[in-house]
Amino acid sequence: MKLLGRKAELPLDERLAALGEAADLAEGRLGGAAVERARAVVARAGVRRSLSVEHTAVALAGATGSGKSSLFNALAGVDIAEVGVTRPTTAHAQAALWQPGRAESTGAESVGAGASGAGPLLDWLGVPLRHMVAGGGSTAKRSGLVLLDLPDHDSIELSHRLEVDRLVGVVDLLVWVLDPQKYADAAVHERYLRPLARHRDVMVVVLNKIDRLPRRSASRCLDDLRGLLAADGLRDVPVLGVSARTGEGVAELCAELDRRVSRRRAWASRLAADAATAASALADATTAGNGSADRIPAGGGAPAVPVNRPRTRELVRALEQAAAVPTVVQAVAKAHRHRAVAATGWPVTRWMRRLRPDPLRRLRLSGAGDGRTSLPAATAVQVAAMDVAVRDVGTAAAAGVPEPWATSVRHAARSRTTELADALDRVVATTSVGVSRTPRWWRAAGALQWLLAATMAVGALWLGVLFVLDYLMLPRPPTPTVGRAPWPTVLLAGGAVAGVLVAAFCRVAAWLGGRRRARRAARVLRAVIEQVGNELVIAPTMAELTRYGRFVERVALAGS
Ligand SMILES: Nc1nc2c(ncn2[C@@H]2O[C@H](COP(=O)(O)OP(=O)(O)OP(=O)(O)O)[C@@H](O)[C@H]2O)c(=O)[nH]1
Ligand SMILES: [Mg+2]
Repeated sequence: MKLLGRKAELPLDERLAALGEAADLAEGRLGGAAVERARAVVARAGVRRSLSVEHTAVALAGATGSGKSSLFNALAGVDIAEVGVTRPTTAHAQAALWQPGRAESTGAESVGAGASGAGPLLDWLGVPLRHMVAGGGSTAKRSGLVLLDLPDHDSIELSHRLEVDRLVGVVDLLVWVLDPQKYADAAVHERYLRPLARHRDVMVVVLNKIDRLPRRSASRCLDDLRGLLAADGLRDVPVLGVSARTGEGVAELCAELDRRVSRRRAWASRLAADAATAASALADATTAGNGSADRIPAGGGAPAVPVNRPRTRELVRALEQAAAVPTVVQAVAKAHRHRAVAATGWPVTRWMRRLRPDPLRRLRLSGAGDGRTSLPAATAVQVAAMDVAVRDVGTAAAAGVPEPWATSVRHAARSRTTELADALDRVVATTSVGVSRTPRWWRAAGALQWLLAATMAVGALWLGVLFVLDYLMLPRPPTPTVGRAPWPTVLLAGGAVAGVLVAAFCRVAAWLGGRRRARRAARVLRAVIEQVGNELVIAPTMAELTRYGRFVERVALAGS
């Protein structure tokens, strides 16, 4: 795998993959321009790599009259391009190719789409005008050079400017041809050099027409130009003084080009620089309009912005209220007590309890065929509170995340709120709150109550017989006593008192049991409601945060 440029520990493949993924992650979040640009770089890289990597497309770019065509001819060693007096002269880019094994031939000849792998490369570059060149002793080294003479970037002709912009955007190596009169023009620095600061590894700057300056002012001029380039962020770019007319410095320029062409990696450096620029545009789109405080962290890595606990608790609380959990919990306690009284109450009055409806059954929590409960719908206040809690989750999660990602995190928190009401009703309806189990002691207490009632009945019957005998004035059999109280009276009164006492005791136990069951139901419901909150609010929020974290990581990787 090829390694790139100066900081180029990262293989180009990985860099481009990171950029492509960052663009995918940013889809719908960032402005379309930055995303499209990143995708375009990935696509262009794919095409460039499929074309000849043995060739290096080098463009001579600059203002009109700076001497691009003259230099093109000087490098080719023959007059191919028209050098004009009237401006602008060059209207369409043309190419010169150095063919291996043609060292002895001289002059230039026009070639079609052939010239081995250079043909498809030039087709892709959109340069139909091509010349085959033989360049003496250095041909072998230069055999991969595809030199392009471009029109003027500051042209009065729009088509010239468009062609320049297109080719500057795709060639492997850029040679900026400046002249002593116009080298400080804002046009070239602001429109091209500064935005191409990351392309310093694939750039050479030439100050042409050096013959027009006395030697001392030439070196002052070159120093001045270096200063301007440093201000453009292009400190290490080679700056050469040349004269296309006298040939001064042309050999040095040839040597510089030969060195780069023979390495055959300018194409990869260019793509790496493109990827870095596109990554930086993605990063800028992330921080745009939000000040520098929220810049993407330099080293990449996911931002540590967890959804904090209190917010989750508040969310669960709001969801519980909206889901009428307090009503259910209260009904659980009441139902337990109701059923306990029905099972263990004093048999004489117990039947009345059966006439009252079961508080839980009234809510139709379980066993309702349509799955819908009769729980009260959330009130407007509860819905608003739920909405606020959901928003708060989003806001807390988005803290520290730069716009527009912060907005997308907040959106993510609210993305499934419409599903909340149904999901809450469903989980409350289907969650077993544990009231169907009948405690064993109820049965024992119930049996005891029946025993006591039977005792009472025996006493009453006995007393009734005695009463009838008295009434008929028949002799009474002797009635046994407990102390001084007759047995039938003891049985009747004792049974009644004991029954009432047992019932009272059972009520206390049922009250405690109801409270315990209510607590358990609250716990169980909290767990399922927390699950709903996790699934419909926390999970989408975290997914968006994770997406942002991954985006930051990928952008840092693509731009490293
Ligand atoms: N003194 C001097 N004149 C030069 C030099 N290079 C080019 N010229 C002259 O500058 C003028 C413009 O040269 P071209 O090569 O046509 O310039 P260009 O950059 O191709 O111009 P466009 O095609 O219009 O963009 C011509 O008159 C050249 O003779 C040089 O090194 N020294
Ligand atoms: Mg020209």
